[in-house]
Amino acid sequence: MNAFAAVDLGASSGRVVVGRVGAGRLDLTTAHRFPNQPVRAAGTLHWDVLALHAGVLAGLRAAGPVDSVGIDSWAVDYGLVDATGALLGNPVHYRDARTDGWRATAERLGEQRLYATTGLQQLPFNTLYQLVASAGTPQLAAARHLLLIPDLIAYWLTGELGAEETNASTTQLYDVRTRAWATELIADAGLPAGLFPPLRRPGDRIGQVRADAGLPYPTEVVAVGSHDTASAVVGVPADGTDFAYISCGTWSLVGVELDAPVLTEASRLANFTNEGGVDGTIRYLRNVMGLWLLQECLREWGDPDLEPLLRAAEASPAFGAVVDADDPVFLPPGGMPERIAAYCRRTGQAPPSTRPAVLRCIMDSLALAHRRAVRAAAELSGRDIAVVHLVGGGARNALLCQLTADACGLPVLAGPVEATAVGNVLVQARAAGAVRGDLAALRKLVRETHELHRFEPRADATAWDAADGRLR
Ligand code: ADP
Ligand code: LRH
Repeated sequence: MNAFAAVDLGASSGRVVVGRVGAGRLDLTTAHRFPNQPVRAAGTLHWDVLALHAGVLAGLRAAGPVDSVGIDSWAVDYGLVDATGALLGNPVHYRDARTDGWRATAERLGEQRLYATTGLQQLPFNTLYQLVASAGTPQLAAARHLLLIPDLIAYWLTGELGAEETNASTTQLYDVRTRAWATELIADAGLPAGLFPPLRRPGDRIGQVRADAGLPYPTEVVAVGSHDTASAVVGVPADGTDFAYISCGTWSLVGVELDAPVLTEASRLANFTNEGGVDGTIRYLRNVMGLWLLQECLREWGDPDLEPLLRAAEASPAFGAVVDADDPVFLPPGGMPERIAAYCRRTGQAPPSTRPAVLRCIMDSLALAHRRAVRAAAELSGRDIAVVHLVGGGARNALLCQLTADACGLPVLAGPVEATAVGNVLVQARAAGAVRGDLAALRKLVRETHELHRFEPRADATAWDAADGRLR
């Protein structure tokens, strides 16, 4: 059987997963998992990119011989390298406050023009706004190449420069209609066109891993859907097209898979995004704040065990308080329980007074946000939805899966937890000829090899309507 290593860097942890693929077979084992801990230095929030690279190397050593390596990570963030290939400073975390003035840039460039070209939702941390925020810095002046995080790791492993297109599509500097860099927009934003490397597509060969990476076996790096959400959507075990997906980890990415972008005014106003998927598909989705709300509460409380807290949350009364999970007040790190309490006070609700009640508030609120996004995706795209596939770490959270089924009034099929690694491995396996076919064929293999958990909606639609009404 062929073996492929998926390097998957999430906002909360990184892992190297080995996928063995053969006729009707897809076995995954995690070779190495490591925390991803951002560091604030001199007032700026950074990714610890060398620690992540060290985790990747340790993982590839532990993985043993593999035919190839594919790399994916969270979107939008990048390293700048100079003419000698040296990294200019530590990549800045998308939750850093440097993009707080993003609206002025959006207005200058024109919100409608931005959407017509890139099809992207407005998020304060889109690469465009990060680059504009760094205008005038010596780093930007010295930069020759912008490398998105997976492209940076691929560069360190192979010496090859490039930009994988699913992740390039999240920069707000990529033309979703022509599938090329949006050169006019780049110029109008005052950015040097030469900064953006040639695009590569999932399945393209990137290069042989350099000897000085110290791997005990020769292997090569192959481009995958290097935006983690693009790989996760490949790993959604859907049958047919009438499904929505929720890629549920630090973020919940909620949407549908389409053949062409939806660039209508209604879609722009709903802040739906058209990100590039594997095989030229469109990931039509919204970012929902996701398990970040939970992660940040746990961090504030000294990281207690999650499972007993979730059991207590399940036993807590429903809809004690609900928040709009997508409110930008929840975006930055720190003080999350207090920010939730302040939101409740501001909206005339009694703040949750125990930890389980806080968790229940987060779960009810996330389920409501999932419902809003699933319904809007269906309405704006015209796609019928019969089932919701929930993949990623959130698939281990049975309470959230059940509440999402209840809120959406649709069955939720949960799993795989490691859908991103699954999608990463499958794209490599197909490039190597170990599996054949389109996304439907790849998904059939995921269905045949993974156990899914089914959550049927319970009949309490009016309670969800009322809770939704409270937020409007
Ligand atoms: P990311 O890739 O964005 O870092 P993951 O897909 O790894 O995120 O998901 C991480 C999340 O999965 C955690 O924040 C946690 O809420 C959830 N999770 C992990 N293990 C469990 C578990 N045993 N029970 C419930 N939820 C879990
Ligand atoms: C999820 C994700 C998401 C992006 C965010 C920055 O990990 O890639 O799709 O919007 O991180």
